[in-house]
Amino acid sequence: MNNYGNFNLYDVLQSERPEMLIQHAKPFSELMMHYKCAIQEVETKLNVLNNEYSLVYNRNPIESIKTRIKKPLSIINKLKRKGFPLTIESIEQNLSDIAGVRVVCSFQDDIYKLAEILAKQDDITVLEVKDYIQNPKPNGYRSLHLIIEIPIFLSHKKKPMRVEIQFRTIAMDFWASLEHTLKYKKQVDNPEDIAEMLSSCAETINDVDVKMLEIRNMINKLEI
Ligand code: 0O2
Repeated sequence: MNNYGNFNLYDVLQSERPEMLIQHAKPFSELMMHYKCAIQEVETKLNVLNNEYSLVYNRNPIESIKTRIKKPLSIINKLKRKGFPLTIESIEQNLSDIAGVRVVCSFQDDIYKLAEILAKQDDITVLEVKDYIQNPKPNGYRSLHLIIEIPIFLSHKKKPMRVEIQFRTIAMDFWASLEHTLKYKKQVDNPEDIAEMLSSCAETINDVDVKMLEIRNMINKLEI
């Protein structure tokens, strides 16, 4: 039992008693602040690598970095969906994607290189790897997901925090963003046709990614 205590998050959010919200808002905000710090640590590491690449190899492997903290309602819904207790402790123990970092890379090989370099850093522990590039989801989704643990240094303690890092190319990000938007549109008459078209688009996008890498390698060979 940690010093956050054990209470039901859903009750707190549903509660019409403001004092209850105020009482429990602090430990929740504190935990979210810890996740935010972990995100900052990861982002700094990635920026350092990008700067180094830029100087040594004259190119940036990272196109952009997006970060997010999962919203309170999404946290509650996920805990409920998975049958976990709705407590602060449960968030830390059972959810790995409260802190999310999305790294959009120029080329597919940059994804694996960056993931390998990060994984080797001695303050990072890789807890889980999901390679949806080698093994795309049935709908065509491609990305490399890493769940890592990284320490944050607070005034009186060092605390390991879990962060989900998603690596994708610009092309994969384009597909995933549009697919995500389309998911929330109203019911369609022909879901199978749409799923097939989306999956086919993902294949086409992957072919483009592979060709772009080939072109880069051909140009690099000429430069040597
Ligand atoms: P958001 O809005 O990004 O928070 P798990 O976390 O293990 O319980 P799952 O689905 O097995 O659940 O995790 P996985 O496969 O690692 O995927 C987690 C995240 O990857 C999702 O987060 C999405 O950001 C992204 N993702 C996974 N599959 C798809 C997909 O088919 N399409 C798109 N566009 N994104 C996907 P959240 O929590 O769903 O959403």
